[in-house]
Formats: sequence, structure tokens, C-alpha cells
Amino acid sequence: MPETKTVDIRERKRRDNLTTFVKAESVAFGFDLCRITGPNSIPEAKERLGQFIDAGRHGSMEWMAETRERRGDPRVLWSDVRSIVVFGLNYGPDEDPRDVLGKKDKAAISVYARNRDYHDVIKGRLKEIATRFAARAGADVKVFVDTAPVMEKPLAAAAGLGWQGKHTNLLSREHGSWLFLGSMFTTAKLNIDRPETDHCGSCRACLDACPTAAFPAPYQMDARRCISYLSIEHKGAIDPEFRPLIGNRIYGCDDCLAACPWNKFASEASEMKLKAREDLKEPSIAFLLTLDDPTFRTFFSGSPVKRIGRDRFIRNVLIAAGNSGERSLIEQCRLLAFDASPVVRGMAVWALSRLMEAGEFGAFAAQRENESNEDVLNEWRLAGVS
Ligand code: B12
Repeated sequence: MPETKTVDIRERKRRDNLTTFVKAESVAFGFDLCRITGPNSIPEAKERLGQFIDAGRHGSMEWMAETRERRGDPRVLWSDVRSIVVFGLNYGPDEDPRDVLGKKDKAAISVYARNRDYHDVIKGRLKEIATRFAARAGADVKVFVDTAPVMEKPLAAAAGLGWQGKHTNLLSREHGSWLFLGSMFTTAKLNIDRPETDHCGSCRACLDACPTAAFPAPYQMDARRCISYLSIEHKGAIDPEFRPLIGNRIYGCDDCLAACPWNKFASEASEMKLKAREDLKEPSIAFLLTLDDPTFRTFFSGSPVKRIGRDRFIRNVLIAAGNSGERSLIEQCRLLAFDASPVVRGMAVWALSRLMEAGEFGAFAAQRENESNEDVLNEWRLAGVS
């Protein structure tokens, strides 16, 4: 047999072995999906990312614009990458997360944030897999979850984990819309999988479910209107247009995901799935309003919610309070109108303007202390007090 052919066969065997190895590792570490794509597999993503950023749809997420070159093309991020292994972890909830939306005294925390931070969980597992893989393959590896300039959804679609739905997230026939994604880039050559085709058809359930009309067109999102962006990424006051629409969603939003008919067919997730903390399934607004900085940090220790800090969090809870119609929350909102944080004071004014009778609010306004913060003064003006 000619020498080149022997080398080819050896190389092919090695590739098969490494591919089998990484997929077996993914199962051992509790991932529900693991498939592989190449670094050239998302040629259209760069341009679409550019359109999204040029239209300003990333809002204040400046890091998206700053990293656009690397984000849009895996080869710019790491020129030596030859294969990309994409992992999916099912985090489907045991109950319908929309049930809490109808409970006025309760707050809704999106499913992904009801337990430990998934970044830590997935990154920990990926690092273990990567270390073992690197030792076996003699190759370099890098692992990414969410925060790196990597377009995880198009890469997952190219690898065939599922397809990007009209809500722009990756969904699959086996797991519906509840999947976390993570990836391992490597210099090793692995066997590439086929992409999955789009199975959204004429369905527009996710588009119609969005409370804030954040989808300018199917498969496109304007993050500036998304409740997930407004409640997590956006700092400062939230535009009054969105406050009533936010309802009691205080951290993220699941409405587009929960509306997806493919969830019905979702198979059982791995036993290593994250289970929701009981006290984060439907916490009471009254309790959350009592959190100061230390109690907020303790209560949300290890949770992604901690990332936004107490003041932004209480801003969100005050919006839920203002939407609740619960007069029993007035006293707590009144105390928060004197909080050290301007964003909290401002949103307390808004909540009180909705919860109090007109005369009551007028009397409260007459007693207010000198306010010098322009944003808070603006809230008073919006509430009709100059
Ligand atoms: C920025 C970001 C956000 C932003 C913007 C969301 C967005 N859709 O871009 C905000 C804060 C709003 C957000 C919200 C959420 N996020 Co987020 N987010 C990201 C992040 C960091 C980058 C996403 C990105 O690159 N956006 C830029 C746009 C341009 O890219 P794109 O969405 O892929 O856009 C594509 C389509 O628009 C499509 N397209 C455009 N035009 C057309 C036309 C046609 C015809 C077609 C077919 C396609 C098409 O092409 C584009 C390029 O692929 C990723 C992690 C990562 N590093 O990838 C997590 C990520 C997307 N988020 C995730 C999650 C879980 C969420 C939330 C569910 C959290 C929550 N419950 O609140 C919501 C879901 C909201 C939603 N429907 O998107 C998961 C999604 C997992 C999955 N199965 O897809 C990710 C992958 C994190 C992770 N590692 O698991 N997120």
C-alpha cells in the first residue's frame, strides 16, 4: 500500500477515535447534545451580526460592537482552530414558567436563572472535557460559554444541534427551546456533522407571545425591546413605554421560549440537569423589596441574578410592584422612595404613582425631600409632579 494511503487511513482512524471520545465525554458530563462543525461553517453570520449592530439593535451592549470582527468569524478569534465542538444542555422547566405571570403578588425569574449560574456549571464541565481531550489528542483547546465573542447559535445550527427559530434561539426537535449552549474550539481535526433544517414552518407563536414586540421580523430581534435585555443588561431607568408591559418579570423573560410548540416533544433531560431552587420559582414581591445589599448578595449567592447588583434588581421589583395593583406594597415602596440609589428612588416614585390614589400620591409628593438627581426629578415630572 502506498505510504500516503497508510497515513490517510491512520489519520482517519485517529479522527474517528477523537470524535467518538469527545462525544462520549459529553454524555459522561451530562450534556444532552454534542455535535461538531468547522470554523468556516457560518459565512452569513458575520454580515447579519453587522446588520444587527449597525441598526443599533444591541442597545448598550457595547461589547458586541467592540468584538464584532472576532465574534463574526471563529477564524478571526483563533486562526488555528480546525474544529468546533458545540454542546447543548437541556434546562426545560418542570412546570410552565408562565403560570407565575398571573400571580400579582409574585415575581417571575426566568427559568435559566432559578438555580446556580449556568456559566459556572457548563464551563466547569467543559474544562474537564477539554483537559482530557487535549491530553488524548495532543491538541490545543479553548472552551467558551456565552460571554466570549463567539456566535454560539449559528455554530450550533451549523453543527446540527437544532436550528435558529423565529425567536432567534436555537431549538431542537428533541429538546424544544430550552437549551444552553457551550463550545470547545480545538486545533484537532474532527469529523464534521451535518446542519439541521428549519422546522418552524408557518408557526409564529414565539413572535406573537413577545410582550414588547421585540421581533421586527421573524428570525430577527431588536434587543432594545426585549425584556431580557431591559431587565438584565440595561442600566438606569427603563423607558416608561415598557414598564406596564413587563408585568411581574423581574429577571429575564421566557415568553417566546415557552410558547414554542416543539417544547411538547422535548424528551427527558439528563439527570445532571439544573433543578430550580424552590424559593426562586415564585418569590413574593413583598419579600424581594426588603433586600438590601448584603441580604441580596446572600439570597442570590451563586445565582446569575447577583450579577446585576441590588439596585438594578430592586428597580425591576419596583416595576413589578407598580404593575401589581397590590396596595399592601405601598409602605415598602414609600420607604424605597428615600433609598440611597437614584434608580431605586425613581422607580419607587413610578410604582407609587400607580399604586396610590391620586390624592394620596399628591400628599406624598408634598412631603418629599429635596431631590437633586435629574433622573429622579424626571420620574416625578412623569408622575405629574413638578
Ligand atoms: C447578546 C445576547 C442576548 C441579548 C440579545 C439576544 C439576541 N437574540 O441576539 C439579550 C440580552 C436580549 C439576550 C436574551 C436572551 N438570551 Co442571550 N445571548 C446573547 C449572546 C451573548 C450573543 C447573541 C448574539 O450573538 N446576538 C447577535 C445576533 C445578531 O445574533 P443571532 O441572534 O444569532 O442572530 C441571527 C438571526 O437574527 C439570524 N438572521 C438574521 N436575519 C435572518 C433572516 C433569516 C431568513 C434567517 C433564517 C435568519 C436570520 O442570523 C443572525 C446571525 O446568526 C449569546 C451567547 C453567545 N456568545 O452567542 C446568548 C444566548 C443567545 N442567550 C441565551 C439565552 C438563554 C437567552 C434568554 C432565553 C435568557 C432569558 N430567559 O431571558 C433570552 C432570549 C431572548 C431571545 N429571544 O433571543 C442562550 C440561548 C441558547 C439557545 N438555545 O439558543 C445563549 C446562546 C447563551 C448560552 N450560552 O446558552 N441574549
